[in-house]
Amino acid sequence: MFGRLPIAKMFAATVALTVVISAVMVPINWNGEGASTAAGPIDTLLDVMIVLSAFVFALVMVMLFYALWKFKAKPGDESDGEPIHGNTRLEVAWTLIPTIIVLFGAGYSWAVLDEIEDPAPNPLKVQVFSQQFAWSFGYPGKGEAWSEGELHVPLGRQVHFKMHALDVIHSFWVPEWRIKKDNVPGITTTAIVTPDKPGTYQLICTELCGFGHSTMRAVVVVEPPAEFRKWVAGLEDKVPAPLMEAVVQDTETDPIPLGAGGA
Ligand SMILES: [Cu+2]
Repeated sequence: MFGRLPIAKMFAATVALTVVISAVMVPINWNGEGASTAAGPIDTLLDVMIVLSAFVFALVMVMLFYALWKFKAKPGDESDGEPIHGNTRLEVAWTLIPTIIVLFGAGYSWAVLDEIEDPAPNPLKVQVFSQQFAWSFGYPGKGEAWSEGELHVPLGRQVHFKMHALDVIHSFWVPEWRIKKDNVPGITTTAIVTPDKPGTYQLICTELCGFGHSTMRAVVVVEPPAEFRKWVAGLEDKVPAPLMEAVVQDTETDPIPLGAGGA
């Protein structure tokens, strides 16, 4: 029965439907404005995944509607269906095609992650402290200068955010940078970002962390390096001792960036 299917026509219909769905979905600006070097590769990755998903969806729909149309019982036909004991070609196809798609997605995502976490020679290290329900930040200089609720970073320089959660799990997300990383008590997680567009953004907690979760935000300012240095020099506070304890005691876990030959 599989041999009698109009495979070429069904494939053509699948490709046509994939093109139509992709033409509608890909131009939509799903992620909004991009403001880091990671934005381009991640947005392209999303577009490729949309096209692949459209293909799978189209394939299933074409086969479903073909089956509904072709194999519909005639009115009054009360007889049993044809007994079937599997179809090797069909089963090989529906195992092989998803396997290829998933392996391609995994390999491509790996390559993108490798690219966006590629360590630059002279990164700025910024400590990030998260606690219910506020963010604060430590900068090198003046013995770890400290700011609360406001994060400044220089334009065009890679920043390694070293993240310390002081109570429960929080998550660091600046949508325009595309990077999202969990802050976990007891361990230091690292996010690598190179901001490439000056402006004011929002840091948003994306891990449900308690009653005040939805208000757990901070202002993010990306500015030229000279202005950034001036701003840090003007900070009056140092990172308080209890927060520094987290810096010293946390276990460094990740990422040893993929490109650096680590885990
Ligand atoms: Cu939260």
